[in-house]
Amino acid sequence: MSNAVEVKVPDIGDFSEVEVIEVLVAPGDTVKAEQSLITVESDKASMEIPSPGAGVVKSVKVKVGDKIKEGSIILELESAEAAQPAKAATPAAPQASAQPAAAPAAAAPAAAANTPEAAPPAAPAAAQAGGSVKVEVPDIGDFNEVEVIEVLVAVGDTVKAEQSLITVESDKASMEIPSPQAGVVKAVHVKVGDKINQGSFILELEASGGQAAAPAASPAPSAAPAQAPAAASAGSAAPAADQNGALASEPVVHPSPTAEFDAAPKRNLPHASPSVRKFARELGVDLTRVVGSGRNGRIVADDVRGYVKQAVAGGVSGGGSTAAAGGGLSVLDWPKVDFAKFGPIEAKPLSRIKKISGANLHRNWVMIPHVTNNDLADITDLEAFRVELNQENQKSGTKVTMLAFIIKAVVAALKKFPDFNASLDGDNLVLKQYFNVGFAADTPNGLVVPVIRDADKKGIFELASETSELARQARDGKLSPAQMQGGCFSISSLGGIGGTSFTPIINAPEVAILGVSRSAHQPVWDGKAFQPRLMLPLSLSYDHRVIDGASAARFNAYLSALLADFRRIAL
Ligand code: CAO
Repeated sequence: MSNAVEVKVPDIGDFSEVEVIEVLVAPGDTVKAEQSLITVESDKASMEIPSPGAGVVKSVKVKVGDKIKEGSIILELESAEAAQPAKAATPAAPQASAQPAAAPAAAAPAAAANTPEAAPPAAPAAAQAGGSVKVEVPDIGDFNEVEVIEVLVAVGDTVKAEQSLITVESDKASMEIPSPQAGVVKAVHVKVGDKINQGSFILELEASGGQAAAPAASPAPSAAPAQAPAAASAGSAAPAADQNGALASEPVVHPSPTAEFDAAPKRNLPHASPSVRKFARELGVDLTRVVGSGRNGRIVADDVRGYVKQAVAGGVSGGGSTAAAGGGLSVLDWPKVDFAKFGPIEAKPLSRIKKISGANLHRNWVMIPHVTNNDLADITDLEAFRVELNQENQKSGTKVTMLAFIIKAVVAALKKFPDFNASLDGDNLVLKQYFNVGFAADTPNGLVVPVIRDADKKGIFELASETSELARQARDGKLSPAQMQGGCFSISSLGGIGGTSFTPIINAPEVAILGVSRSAHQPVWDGKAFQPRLMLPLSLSYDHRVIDGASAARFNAYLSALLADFRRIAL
């Protein structure tokens, strides 16, 4: 007999209101017992809520962005199995403490009885005399034989209290084990791939000042079947308390685990759920190279798939196995320096925009053979015209900038040199018959490139007001993805800031980009005498696979000629 049951959020420890960040199933989906249904996230942890049994999803009651808590209905499941609480109650596999209890409210009574309890406070770890202390795996609830996926410190490293030492992961949750106190790592006793349990010896620490931190009680065991790690006071020295809370006399260190998201910003860990991490590991994908498309740059399974597709097609560069498969660069590891050794420092996480644009810029820089052609356009007359126009139109409110003229001239140059209005697609050059021009906009959070669509159909005033409106939206973080798509050619204008030339990086899959620097009066020889002329530096970077140096020089010379005498645009 099949029955519909409501699958509810189980006891998730101290998490009162968590946000749904991924809904992993849809109506009609057949799910297995333990299959993750949704991912939720607090400021301290991310976790997946698994299905209590097999069945078919009838309806989903939550959506991304919803705030939910214990007892909230996640979905309706058509399932004979799930209708029998006693059966659904026992998790199929030992669960991580960071994972909510598998049993949803539909099975709650049995779950309370059958789900493995949170382990009692960890057995005291043996301490060593003097300032040397053993750091052991603390009480991490039902974590049994969890795998070490990262060792974050090495012998000789100076660590601070609460600095993450290792990351461990089960199939549903990942957590970092922080150092209970400051000190210098004397020996590391675990390596990536090791399976560890509560009490496993992680490393030996020479405590700063020769003393281990004053012991404090372990987090009290929760009545909840499985306690979320964030419920523990992250990173506190929580050593050596027995079941009755008595403190051991030795400086035993017993760190509290901290969930992955808690520590992620500090080290720029890729932001991904445990199942996505596992999926990436199975495919040999280094998640630090994957750009997340989820909220807050979260990496979802599709991002990993997309990365692999790109790697297989030869489109990914960098180290690691995917690079080898794609024929990418093999480079030295990034230098790891303890900057704090040389003076005070402050770690500041990169903004989401910087992470995304950085990954794109890096790819474009290493994959496109760039050459930059520099030229100077005499804009003396055009600047005079621009000033005149702005005086005439003072009341209209639209200020005409040099950028608007440059876009108009670029469109004319693209029409004359169609290879610049193109993209490489394998062995084909895709020539575009539309003229969408992107321009780099500097925002407090980083660089974005809004696109003026059909720039060929727009006049100078329209171009000026559209660039200024898009730049405003960019600065306010209000641009939609659609407003940054479909570009044919980009312009990066630093003219309002300064510089005499630079090498702009091509915005793939475009094949060229124009860098504009600050115009300045220069003496120009007119055949008889030097004349003061306002000269605008133009730096045209081009993809040398598509564009020859001679074509680039012609394009830039033509553009300069148009800007020098704007009447030529009409020809
Ligand atoms: N030479 C001299 N002065 C220039 C100039 C040039 N090439 N270009 C602009 N100016 C002047 C403008 O006339 C304006 O002066 P007034 O205020 O006296 O009229 C002033 O500089 C500021 O202009 P602006 O930068 O606000 O306007 P813009 O239309 O030229 O540029 C935008 C708009 C969005 C392109 C610009 O604000 C911006 O973000 N530029 C940075 C782009 C960037 O970061 N590129 C790097 C990408 S690679 O890392």
